[in-house]
Amino acid sequence: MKQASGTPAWLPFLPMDIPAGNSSAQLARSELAAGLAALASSQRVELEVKGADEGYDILLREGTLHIRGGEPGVLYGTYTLLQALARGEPAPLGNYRPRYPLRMLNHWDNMDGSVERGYAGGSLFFNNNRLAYDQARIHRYARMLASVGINAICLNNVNVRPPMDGLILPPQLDDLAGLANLLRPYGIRLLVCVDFAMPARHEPGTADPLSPQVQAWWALRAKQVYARIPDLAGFVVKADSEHRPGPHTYGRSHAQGANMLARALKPHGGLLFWRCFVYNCRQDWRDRQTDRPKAAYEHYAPLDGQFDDNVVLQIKSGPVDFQVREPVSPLLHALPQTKKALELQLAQEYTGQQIDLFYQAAQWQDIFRQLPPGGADYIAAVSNLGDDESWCGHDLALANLYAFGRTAWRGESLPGRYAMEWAALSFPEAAGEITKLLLASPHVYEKYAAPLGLGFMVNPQTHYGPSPEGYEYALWGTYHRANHEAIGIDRGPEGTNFTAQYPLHLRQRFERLTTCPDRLLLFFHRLRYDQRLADGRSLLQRIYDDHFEGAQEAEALQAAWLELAGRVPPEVHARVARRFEMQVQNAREWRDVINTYFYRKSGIPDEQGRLIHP
Ligand code: GCW
Repeated sequence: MKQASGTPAWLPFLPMDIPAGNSSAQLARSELAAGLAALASSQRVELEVKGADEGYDILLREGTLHIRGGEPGVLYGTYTLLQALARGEPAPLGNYRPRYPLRMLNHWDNMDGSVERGYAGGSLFFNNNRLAYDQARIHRYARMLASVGINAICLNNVNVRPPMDGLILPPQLDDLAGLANLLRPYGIRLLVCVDFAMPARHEPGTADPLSPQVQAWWALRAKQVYARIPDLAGFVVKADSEHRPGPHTYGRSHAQGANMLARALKPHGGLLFWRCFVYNCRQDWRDRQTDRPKAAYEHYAPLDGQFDDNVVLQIKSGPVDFQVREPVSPLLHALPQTKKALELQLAQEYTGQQIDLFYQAAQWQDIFRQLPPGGADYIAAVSNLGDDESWCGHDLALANLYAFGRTAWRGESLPGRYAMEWAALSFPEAAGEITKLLLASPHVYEKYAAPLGLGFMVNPQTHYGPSPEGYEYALWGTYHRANHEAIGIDRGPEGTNFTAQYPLHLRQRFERLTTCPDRLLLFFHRLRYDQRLADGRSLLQRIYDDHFEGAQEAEALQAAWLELAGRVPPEVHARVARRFEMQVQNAREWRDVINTYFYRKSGIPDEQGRLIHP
């Protein structure tokens, strides 16, 4: 299959074609030689390979640099060194160890070649209901991931429907093993999403996790898969979530369901990632008792201590669903005896869909600051990649993938630092300006899109563009309940009491109006439009101001980009300029629809008399 070849991303100094290597060490040697030559560096570098550790040291001995580590540690060290040299920095001497042992990218790719919530073209892996990929491009993809230490990918959509379930059966399994072989030298291990209900369509005729036939069936599946892919990292499961089947069908708990699959993987050293995105997606909007953000905690917190040690609960960063702004998920605080993975979403489903610029690292930093010490055991992110020439639809959205890799390795998000590193590698002649654009972008988007932590004011289904009541009378449990004088849900003790799910310090911070951060005000509180905020403005005036400013600032981002003509490759400049045109349109639409909505509800005009459409 012929695909676009993809841009060199943040590694333009490496040759597009990657010499084949059967091991990380071999690959590291050839990448090092190619990189040093391309950078015209006369630095002497030696690799010392020992063991299979991911960690590595970069040392200087008598003028020679040594990269010492296991496989794939030396490969990571090689990329770290080359990237530093490419930025003109001194050799990055030091000891490097990853914070999370598994740093996973979750692709939501379907086997027909489409991508759920994909904004960058079709799948890099699938077409026509089978694995079908451009080998050279997958090498470049794998290099890109390895260069920031991402070490696992889950290939297929968490919504597994036939024929996708056949991925773990022959003959697809052979293709899967082929891909695993290709990725192995890059230190990347595979995972697959499986369908909990699959045995019901095979001999067992049921998927009841307590049925011995079902258990034996999964044990056999695992055995066959591991015979072909001995280093498979494990399975990922979305169960009893948004109409996907799960243990509840059989009156069994999530622990019973997850442990059953985990036991099939256990003899092979596999992990079972069980997603916690479980809530009532058939809620009646008249029902004021059910409050969607409470759901995951209610389902899983009581099960702490019941999961096997190779079960990992995969938890979205916020309690709802990757909105522009959410507090940390309280579930991440509530499972001291359970392994946890923090799930982020690089795919910009609710943050501009890789049309609007939205650099995510600041959002993650906000989340990390609310995590308990120790936080999570693993980290995962929904991929923003596709077979589009620019990889992400928006050339600058690659900064999110880069920042995710760095965040996952270090265990902390440093937005400014990662943006600067990425920009200096990708666009050396405009690095400072592009870093500024990236850092400004989430604040601009947040201003013109959903105000003050509200969320879900998007067009239903597509989730792009404004629709203030798009979900207001829907089944998905995401309501703001705006009327003529107030908006928001009281989630404190007088309201739904969601805040009680948090440890005391967070609970108090969110419950008190004086300490709840503005950006989360309407997530936790129902407020009158004339409520005064800390800076003296009324809530409504703040909403108006943000939307007027946001749209204006989007134009400023566009203008700043246009200034960069001649300093980034012309085709990139043109592509991104087209994206900014769309973003400016989108920002205007958000501004006018949201401001008009609130004006019509409240009858209160903008204090500055700017144009609102009555
Ligand atoms: O945000 C929602 C998306 C669904 C997705 C789901 C999930 C894969 O709209 O498309 O399904 O989250 O995370 O499972």
